[in-house]
Amino acid sequence: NPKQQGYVNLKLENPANGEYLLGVFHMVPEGRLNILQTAAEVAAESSTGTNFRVNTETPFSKVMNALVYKLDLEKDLVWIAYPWRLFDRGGNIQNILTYIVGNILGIKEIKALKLLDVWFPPSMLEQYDGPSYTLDDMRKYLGVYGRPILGTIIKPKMGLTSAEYAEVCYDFWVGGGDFVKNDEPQANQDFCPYDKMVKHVKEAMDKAVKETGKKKVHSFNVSAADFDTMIGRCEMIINAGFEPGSYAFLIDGITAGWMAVQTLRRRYPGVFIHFHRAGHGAFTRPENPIGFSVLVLSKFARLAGTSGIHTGTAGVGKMKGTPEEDVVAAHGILYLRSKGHFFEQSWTKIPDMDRDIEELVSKDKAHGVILEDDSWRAVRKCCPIVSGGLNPIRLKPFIDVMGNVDFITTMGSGVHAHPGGTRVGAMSLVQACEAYLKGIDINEYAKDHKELAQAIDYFSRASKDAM
Ligand code: RUB
Ligand code: MG
Repeated sequence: NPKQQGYVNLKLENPANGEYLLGVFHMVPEGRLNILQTAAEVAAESSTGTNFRVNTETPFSKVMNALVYKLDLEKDLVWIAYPWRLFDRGGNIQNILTYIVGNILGIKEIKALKLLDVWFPPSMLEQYDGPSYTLDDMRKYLGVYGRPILGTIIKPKMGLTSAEYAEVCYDFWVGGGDFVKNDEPQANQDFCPYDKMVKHVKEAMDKAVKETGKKKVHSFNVSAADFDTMIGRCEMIINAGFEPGSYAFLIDGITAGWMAVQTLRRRYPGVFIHFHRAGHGAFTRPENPIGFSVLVLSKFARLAGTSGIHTGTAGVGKMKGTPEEDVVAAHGILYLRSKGHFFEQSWTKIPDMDRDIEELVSKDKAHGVILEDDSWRAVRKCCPIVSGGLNPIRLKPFIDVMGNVDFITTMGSGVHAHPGGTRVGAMSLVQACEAYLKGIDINEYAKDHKELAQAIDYFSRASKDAM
């Protein structure tokens, strides 16, 4: 079929030449087409084509065809190269996804179609925002180094008044926690108006900072019905008098959309932009054959410039996830260079810099070191946010699979379900972290830390009948 031929080049020389965004799909056709024909249809639909060859093609339009350049028939894998000039100028993530995981996920002739990994050429990285305010900035603000940022999500998820909500924040902060996030549905509910919530959180934070002598951070959900309301929420927080660094903006990026995410990044480069991903399971879950992976979602979040995105607990918590998926994604957004499921992604914008950083990378296991004034040479790090059914006794097991402490963790039930309440729950979390840093087993450490002892007792019993 000549139409399909226009979208296949199994001899494409050096697809990593800078002109293409590369993608790998798991693909199982259903119907009359074989895998190569199906792959060509996918490449067509997600670049210039449609189901029939059209008479309106031009020599140039054909240059913009996406190309199937490699197949693995045993593993049902297909590699596609997309000329990235196809994409909207101005660094638009939404536009890329409209092509590469757009209409194609709905076509009839597939049983499985999942984008497992993507690769961005350096020339493309240059055109996208990447993060501005990073984990490093938050560490500097908090004065917290060499350990995860310890956070919570206020629970109950909903139903507290603004004053009650702020009191729980206060308890967590004075118990030693660093970071509090609104649970993602927290908005302007009649029983907890947004303006009052902001005002009470400010008072709670001021009090906690004064009493502990430590800086604290609150991540406010600014997701909203429309642009003006979202920006209104951001401005309300800024105008409440919070110190820069003490607040983050949380956007539920899947339900609110990439335009909201990028708007926040561009309007507020001095604020930590927190990407919560409710709904991602619909397309990322491994048992769902259609969609895209956590790694792909996370890499696009870094490209878009979010400061941090949830990457999962690698199976340690309550959400579905495996080290192969979650840890690879976390490393993919944190490091300057890391191995994905198929591609090794370097986030340097200048190909030559790869040689320059070679030394840096070999010296520093974290691969994440970028000098501040180097941001023009590389896309900055995006912070993994690790959450979902974690509690103090699961902190070390998670750090062990993650292989580093460069993340924010938020524990909801893991703090507020502690029999001693939120403040004591926070203390037990801090103690679990201290035990880890000192290399002492938590059961040993708990012998003279009763808050931790209670947490171990409660959560090891409670986990047996919980999710
Ligand atoms: C977790 C919570 C977050 C989930 C989202 O509360 O409220 O919304 O972490 O999942 P709890 P993910 O700590 O009580 O389970 O981080 O995987 O996107
Ligand atoms: Mg939540």
